[in-house]
Amino acid sequence: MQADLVLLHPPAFFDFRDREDILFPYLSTSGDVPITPLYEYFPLGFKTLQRYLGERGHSVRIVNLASTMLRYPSLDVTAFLGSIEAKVFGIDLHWMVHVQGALAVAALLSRLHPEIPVLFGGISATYYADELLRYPQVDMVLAGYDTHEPAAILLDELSGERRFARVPNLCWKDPESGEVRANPFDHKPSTFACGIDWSVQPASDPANKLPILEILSTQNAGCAYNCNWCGGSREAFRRVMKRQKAMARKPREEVAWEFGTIRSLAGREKYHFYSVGSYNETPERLSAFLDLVGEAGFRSVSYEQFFLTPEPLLRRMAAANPRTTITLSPESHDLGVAKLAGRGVYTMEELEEWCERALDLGIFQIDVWFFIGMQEQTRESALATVDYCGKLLRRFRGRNVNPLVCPMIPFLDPASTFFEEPEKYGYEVHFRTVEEHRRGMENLSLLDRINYSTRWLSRRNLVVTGYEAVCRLFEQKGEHGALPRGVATNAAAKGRESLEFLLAVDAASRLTDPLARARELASLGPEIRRRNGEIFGGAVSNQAFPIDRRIGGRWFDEIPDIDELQPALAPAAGLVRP
Ligand code: B12
Repeated sequence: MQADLVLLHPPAFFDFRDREDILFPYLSTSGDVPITPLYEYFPLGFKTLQRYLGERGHSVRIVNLASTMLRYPSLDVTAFLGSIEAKVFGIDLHWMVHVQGALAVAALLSRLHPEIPVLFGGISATYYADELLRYPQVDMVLAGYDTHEPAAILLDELSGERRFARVPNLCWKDPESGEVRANPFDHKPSTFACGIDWSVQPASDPANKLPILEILSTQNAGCAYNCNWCGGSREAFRRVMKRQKAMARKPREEVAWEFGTIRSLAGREKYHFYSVGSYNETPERLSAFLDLVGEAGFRSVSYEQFFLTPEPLLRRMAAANPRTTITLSPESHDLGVAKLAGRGVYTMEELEEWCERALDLGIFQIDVWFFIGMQEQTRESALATVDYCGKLLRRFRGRNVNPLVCPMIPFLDPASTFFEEPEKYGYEVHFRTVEEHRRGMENLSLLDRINYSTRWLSRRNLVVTGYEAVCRLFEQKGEHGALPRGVATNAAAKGRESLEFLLAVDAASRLTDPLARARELASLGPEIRRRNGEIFGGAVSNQAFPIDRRIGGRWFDEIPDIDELQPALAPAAGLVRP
């Protein structure tokens, strides 16, 4: 494999294979994203960088190392990475959850290719640029929410005189002196990104009965709202990106270009389209966007909304696609807790009335998300939210109102207001630095991988309450026909059993007598390995879709061709072409 820039998406934890000393439990990724605890999504910005730089004569390859290792468990990563030729390796540290994997992969690369610089980018990399550059394996960090132009300048310099001081937003280590330099962080355009080419998608196995066919789009970076737990909120954006105006928008012509590529995506009528952050769009922009969504002819569409969507807009959404889902996140049924979470802009009575109207107007489904780990939220309050979900399911039986509840794990976002001023809001932050997060992610027990606790929920209580809430909700969904009874019962039982085991592992990890601890962990080891093997067995299952679905055709499954991997694959692997 050869390219000017090779963008690598690391698994959150490297190397996750065959481990007996770290447990990745079922249901430990929060939410509805179809991923394993490796967090296989890479930033959408990889796709825009590939296009932008490609159009300027720089070749860019994307390798989703997380997906590749899941797809080919016997991959010799050292041999594979060693075979790549590049001018620079780019690694995303967008989501902090990748910190351990990103640094481990960077260390491997710098050992294998000491002459090729390793570049980091993404939201977390921007926030932690100084600290990252203290690691020997990180040569450069390209800061910002839009790095297209700086990356093009960097690639020019890498092929020319290597005058890195000329690259805006670049923090770098002087190769001669080892001194860390921070160029001015002044590339902060009010527009954001370019259109993504969605026309070709990774192939999924034709035998796969439940392929994950989903693409998504963000039309903006930053946020108009200010939820204190969020690392992408208005204030967090200002903190990280050092820009007062906390919103940058994708130019309309780029959005239109993107939809042009979607119209040539074969089988798009089978795809779900996830419109992220549509709550940040102006009415005019959203209106133009809906026209494009309507023309695209997706199987289904979902929009995230902050307020209860007004009726005229609901009508338009329903007209644009017959299977439209609106995603709301009141975070708690308790208005006080919801308000402290930055939401609370409607009561549950208003929500229910609105659901009636939205469904009548032709909206297909409403997802209602609740969160655990919020300010002033006790175990009782979180479980009362689940009781409320039961009420919602009863009222809307047979109609698609789908409550979901999600513990905020493993991390409270760095740069969020709660992270910055924990005491003021009743939070305690257990990992503050990059190194604390990196080491934290190596802990055997999930409880010790969580970077915060609140005055109302300890780390243990957060996990126990989180599992309890998700499992009770599964049971209620079974009872009210929102999920097939067997599926719901199974998922709940599996979740409870998973909690029991993770607590047993946690208890063992806390034994103070070193001998007893070692003995206990040795006896649990094979079971940890077996369970991890199931989690990383090539399928995903989560709260929103608690049935195993094979991976391989997700839009972010950028897995190298088998011929490119062949030298790094053990002959015994008995590989078939994907
Ligand atoms: C869209 C989005 C998603 C989408 C993902 C879309 C995608 N694949 O990019 C979905 C909904 C799937 C998602 C999932 C998650 N998200 Co999210 N997400 C966002 C959101 C709304 C926008 C972020 C964004 O991508 N902006 C666009 C810009 C900034 O990035 P970009 O164009 O992709 O990339 C550019 C730069 O970042 C940079 N760059 C990025 N990587 C690299 C690498 C290199 C080498 C270089 C040079 C440059 C570079 O250059 C790119 C081009 O200009 C933010 C909230 C917000 N308002 O910001 C949260 C946010 C980023 N997500 C967050 C979190 C926590 C998550 C999850 C971990 C949640 C969870 N527990 O499951 C998962 C992770 C999933 C995974 N990795 O597998 C946090 C991150 C906090 C932190 N610092 O860690 C945020 C800030 C807020 C939040 N709490 O939701 N997310």
